[in-house]
Amino acid sequence: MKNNEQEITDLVDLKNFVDYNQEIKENGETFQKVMCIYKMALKELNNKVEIYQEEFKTFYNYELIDHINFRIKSPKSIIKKMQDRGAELTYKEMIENINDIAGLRVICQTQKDIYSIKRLIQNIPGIQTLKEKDYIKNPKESGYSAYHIILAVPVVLSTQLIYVKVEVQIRTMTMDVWASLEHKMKYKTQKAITNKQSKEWINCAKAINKIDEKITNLTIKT
Ligand code: 0O2
Repeated sequence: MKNNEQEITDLVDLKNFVDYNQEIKENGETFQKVMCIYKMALKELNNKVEIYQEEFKTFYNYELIDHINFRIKSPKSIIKKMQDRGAELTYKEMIENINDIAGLRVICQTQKDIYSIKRLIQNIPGIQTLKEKDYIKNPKESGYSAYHIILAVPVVLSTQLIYVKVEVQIRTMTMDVWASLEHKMKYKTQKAITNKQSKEWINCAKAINKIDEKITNLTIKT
């Protein structure tokens, strides 16, 4: 058998790495191991995106990527999301249906850059795109706009190669400010926001989308 054939038969999904139907125990050893694999995938992807960031800055004198953030979803948020969706608390449900356990956010200057970054990320050798959502062309009702991609990122371990889901959100600096504040207002404060405030947030997002479009057009022309 040729080397590459060997590799292909060894490809496994994370769901085969743990007992598929086991119930999730937040403080258990299995949960820690699964989270560790998600962290590895995130590190792997972050490294690659950082290389693009440096490449564009150094070789093309262009700040394609302003900054990168990443996080692993907290056990509490994972369980809450599963409960909200009425899912059984098993690893199978978690791995198959919760796409944003590992999340990487790439922040850039213009909407045009979002599409360049998206293409670069999707062309990283070995990485597969599982799902993508273009909230730039079709902003959410809230006005939120970004490009979201769910990727399968290969993590090479000593005896096997595992594909792990990572959610990438690419958004402009202006939308990032709006989204961070709006998210904090909606989910992290104890007080519910009023209808009037909610409409104001939507208006702000719409205004930002218009400005982002104008900035993109200006930078294309110059
Ligand atoms: P957090 O704390 O940011 O992680 P999926 O199962 O992935 O296909 P889902 O989860 O509905 O479906 O994904 P979607 O809509 O593509 O992305 C959800 C995430 O996008 C949110 O994560 C936010 O980070 C961001 N987002 C989407 N809509 C809004 C919005 O209206 N306002 C803000 N501020 N952010 C938004 P979480 O899980 O809410 O939280």
